[in-house]
Amino acid sequence: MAARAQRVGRAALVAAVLLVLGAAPLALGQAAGAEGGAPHRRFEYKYSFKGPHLVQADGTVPFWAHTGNAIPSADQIRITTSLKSQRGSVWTKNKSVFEFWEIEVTFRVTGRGRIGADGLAIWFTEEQGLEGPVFGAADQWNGVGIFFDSFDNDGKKNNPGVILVGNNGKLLYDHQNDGSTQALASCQRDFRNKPYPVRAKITYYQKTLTVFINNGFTPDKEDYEFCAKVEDMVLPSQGYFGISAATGGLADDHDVLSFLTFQLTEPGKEVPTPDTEIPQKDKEKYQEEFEHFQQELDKKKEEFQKEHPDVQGQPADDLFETVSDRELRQIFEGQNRIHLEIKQLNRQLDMILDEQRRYVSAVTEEFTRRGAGVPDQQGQVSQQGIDQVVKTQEEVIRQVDEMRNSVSETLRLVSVAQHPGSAAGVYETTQHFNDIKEHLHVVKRDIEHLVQRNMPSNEKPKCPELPPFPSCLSTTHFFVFVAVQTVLFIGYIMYRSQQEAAAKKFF
Ligand SMILES: [Ca+2]
Ligand SMILES: [Ca+2]
Repeated sequence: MAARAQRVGRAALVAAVLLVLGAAPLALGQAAGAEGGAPHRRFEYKYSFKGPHLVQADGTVPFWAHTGNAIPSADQIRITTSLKSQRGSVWTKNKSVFEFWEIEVTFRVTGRGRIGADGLAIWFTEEQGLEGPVFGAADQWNGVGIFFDSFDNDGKKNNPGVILVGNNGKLLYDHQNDGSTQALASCQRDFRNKPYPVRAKITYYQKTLTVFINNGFTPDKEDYEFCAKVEDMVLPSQGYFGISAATGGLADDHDVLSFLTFQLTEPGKEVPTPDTEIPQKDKEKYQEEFEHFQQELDKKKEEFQKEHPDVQGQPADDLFETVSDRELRQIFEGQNRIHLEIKQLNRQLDMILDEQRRYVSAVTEEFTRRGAGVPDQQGQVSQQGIDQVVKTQEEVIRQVDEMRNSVSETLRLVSVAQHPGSAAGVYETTQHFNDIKEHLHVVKRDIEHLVQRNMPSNEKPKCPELPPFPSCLSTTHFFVFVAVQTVLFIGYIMYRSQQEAAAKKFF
């Protein structure tokens, strides 16, 4: 166990060295909206973390300090778990020494609820904000915070959202209003429960702070969308990078997979040399470690090939996935996709419900207005209202159709997952898939029913469906109706018996 821990520790060191050695080629500039050429961009390993050997044997992250409920593991740091009232943060141990920078943060915010809390914050501040009330970090910071705010405290229906709040060290964060009075810029993005990790690219270059977001809908790392920009932003010349998160009454898992920092140097200015960063002595030591590992690996490979001459020449990585492993992985991936599809369905249903609610309230409003009686403009207004209602209805039908397609796709996926290959079929999970399939059939039927119900109002747009009114058939009406029926029936019986009597007399 101790040997293993030591090995992991050494692996982390070697990984750090490899990051440094690999840093130079990364320094090819990327455009950051600069005038007069792209800045020189250099990876800064002392202000970065990333799996797969993120954590050392003693549970710490090299060059980073973590506090509160933050739990580092091999491939991510869980800043908070989805429990109530959690706070955590991770901060660089060293102050940055560069004027301009770019950070790329990859994270996931996941929770079982439709609404989560509180959110996650990325920081650049003069001091480490190790603990505090602002998304798990200290208030009255000097610098900037980029807040991924999940919970809508001010009820303006603008969360989840991203806001940038600058502070000179004196301002108290306006948590109750989601900082809306203090925001320098913001954009509305839903970053919770996404199929892929969400990525934020934050650039501070020539006094302009820019935020780009990859919403986690694609695995493409460069698929960024513009979110917000602040010009003439003055930040402390040196500061700490950090990331923090908090939960409240509602809770999400806040996981950070990587935090990569790059130093940006304006073209023409002297570019720092990587050699000054690591002392020559350390470099030699790491190089030695690395060579030692390489030798050990080669030796193990040789031993393995001696023991398994039949698999000689095969890449070692392939040997680790057996047929059943692969099938299990396929099943797992299939299930994941089903899970996502169902989640998406859920969201779409919510949207439809919202639309329907809006539509019902529009109709009710229209009727109230008609009841009040505005004789001159009534015709025009009602026509407009009805048109709007019809449009909404069409949109609803489109969405339902989309959803139905989505369900069909899910069903297809389930079928594919059920027959992943000739060797499959012996799994107990078949029953499970059948259950899912059956369940989805029910969903599909319900949705088709919903579509059918919606269709007629599309064809006859003049008669939109009305909200349910109280039944017109009162008890009195019912009894009167029954009485009339009874009288008619008795009359008929009497008439028939008279006819029969007359016939008998006749014979
Ligand atoms: Ca909030
Ligand atoms: Ca809000």
